[in-house]
Amino acid sequence: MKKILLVAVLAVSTLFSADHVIDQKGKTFIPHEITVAVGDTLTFKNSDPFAHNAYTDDEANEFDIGMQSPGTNASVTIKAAGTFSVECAIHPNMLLEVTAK
Ligand SMILES: [Cu+2]
Repeated sequence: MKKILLVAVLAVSTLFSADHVIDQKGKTFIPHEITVAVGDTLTFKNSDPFAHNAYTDDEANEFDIGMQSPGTNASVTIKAAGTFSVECAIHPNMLLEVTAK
């Protein structure tokens, strides 16, 4: 019974999870700050004619999408609540502040 309940909860949370598109344009994350829910996804969309990257050192949400070619998308799932910064390894001035609830 517990297992069935867990599956149901997971199914519902998947249904209601949202995808947030973060544009990478002019060496800027647009928007540069965002509030999301745990389970949501961030999709990084490279609109510049050169490569970008997105990574965070946040322990609970650690990710690194690697070298992202122009015109491509890359998605990550938010795993834990908290506030953390996302940066581009290629352009150190690019900054995205994420609040996950
Ligand atoms: Cu970049």
